[in-house]
Amino acid sequence: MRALFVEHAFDKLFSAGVAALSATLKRDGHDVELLRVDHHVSEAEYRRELRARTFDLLAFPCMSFQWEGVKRFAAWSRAVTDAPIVVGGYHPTFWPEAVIAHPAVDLLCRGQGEGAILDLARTLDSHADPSPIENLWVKSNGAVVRNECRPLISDLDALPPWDRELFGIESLMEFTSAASIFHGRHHMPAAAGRGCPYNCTYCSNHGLMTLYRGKGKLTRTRSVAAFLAELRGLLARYPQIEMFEFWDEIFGVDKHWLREFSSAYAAEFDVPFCAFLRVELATDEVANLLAEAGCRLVLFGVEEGSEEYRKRYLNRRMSNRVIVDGFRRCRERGIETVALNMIGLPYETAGVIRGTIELNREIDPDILCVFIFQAFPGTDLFDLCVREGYVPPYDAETIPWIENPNVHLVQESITHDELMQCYRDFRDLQAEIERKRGRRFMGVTPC
Ligand code: B12
Ligand code: SF4
Repeated sequence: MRALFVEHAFDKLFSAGVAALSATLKRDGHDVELLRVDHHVSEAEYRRELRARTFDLLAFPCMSFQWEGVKRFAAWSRAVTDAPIVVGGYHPTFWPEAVIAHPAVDLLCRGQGEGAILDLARTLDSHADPSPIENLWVKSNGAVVRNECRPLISDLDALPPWDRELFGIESLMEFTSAASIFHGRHHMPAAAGRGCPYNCTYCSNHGLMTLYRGKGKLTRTRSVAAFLAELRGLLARYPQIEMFEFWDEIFGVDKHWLREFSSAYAAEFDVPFCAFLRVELATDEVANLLAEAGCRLVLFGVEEGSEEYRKRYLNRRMSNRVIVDGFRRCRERGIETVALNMIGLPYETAGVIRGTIELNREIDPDILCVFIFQAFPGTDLFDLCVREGYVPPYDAETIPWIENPNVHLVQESITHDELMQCYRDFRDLQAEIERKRGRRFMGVTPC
């Protein structure tokens, strides 16, 4: 079976989901190709690209803001091919009815895709019926078969390493910001685990917990030995690597694992790494373990400056003191810090946002990042925004381009002009910090 992944690419970033699925398919003997399509591509150009390739399956990865492009490309594909079209990733996982209703979509995949895409590939090879495959919703004889998800993969060590070659990672690494969340060259992404035990209301993690209730533990970590073996292999293959970026939701969330990892990594590797962490987990011990291992930068979600707001609407219960202390502990150990923030949250006022700016001034991170909030299907805040009428009545057709600051909730608590002024004030602080530190962040974050 030959799978062609078509990615609606709005940046050059490497995609972990596609890399994981490609590795799984290739290990089973299937061929995989990747077509990355810029959202400006014309229909004629797109069709030309597709006609130049041979494939049995068209596979579209899809986060919510990619759906607008995925729909277009899937429709254009129909005129060129009869190959089945499958859409997978966060958007079909959490907004499946709208995705399966699209006439060009034959199947969608909810949740983790390894088992499903493998079953689908084998089914296509044997010309069998894909409609009973777990995780998939399948159009069949004018109806939709909506299958349950299979249990989560419990042993991540059993998975093959991401197929970085599919993306030409070697050339990606040559460009700043291409394989990197920073403007860093020769950065290599990797992950020790998947999932997160928290449930912030704006994050899809909670939706995944619900989807997989009774189907295994969502937060899983590979063994230290298997993780280090992958890193070792990467360094042997790409000696130019200057930094690893660990894309785990929360790196070392299991403290026993972190203890084992820290000493083993320090003993063998002198390549620095960066990772995402929760402030309340940044205790003296964890900060020591990270620093000793070679962590040079951590990314923390601050998100909002009001303790009361965070607790009530974001389900983040840490105090401002805990936030400031978490940053300080890392800084004292020579680990640089990134503060990630959101503004334009539901019910937020300009005064509340000013509090967030002030908290960031107090934190004084090495890199400051601010995003205008967007509500994603499958999250509690999305449901709240729909109830309040702060987002358009979604069929998710209108989920906007992520980089457009003009796109935000429409609500009584703050006007467009006030929000834009807050955004500018935040960016002023960001510029001040950048001038002081001489560092810049590319502007992408999971949280
Ligand atoms: C690591 C991470 C990142 C990394 C890298 C992401 C990447 N390019 O791979 C960084 C930090 C760069 C990042 C950036 C962003 N991220 Co992010 N990120 C994550 C995080 C923490 C883990 C994702 C991951 O690597 N999982 C492991 C990989 C192996 O699995 P996966 O991607 O989930 O894919 C599996 C399935 O989804 C499925 N699947 C995926 N594609 C397909 C396709 C087919 C055909 C099939 C069958 C199955 C399938 O199978 C895969 C294997 O099991 C998640 C989740 C979270 N709780 O926060 C958010 C998350 C994915 N990010 C999100 C967002 C919004 C972003 C940004 C837009 C943030 C911003 N404003 O800039 C950017 C987008 C940049 C980009 N081009 O990807 C959202 C997406 C929500 C949504 N509904 O669309 C999430 C869910 C967080 C949230 N807010 O809830 N992110
Ligand atoms: S925002 Fe971060 S800490 Fe909160 S649930 Fe999502 S991944 Fe976990």
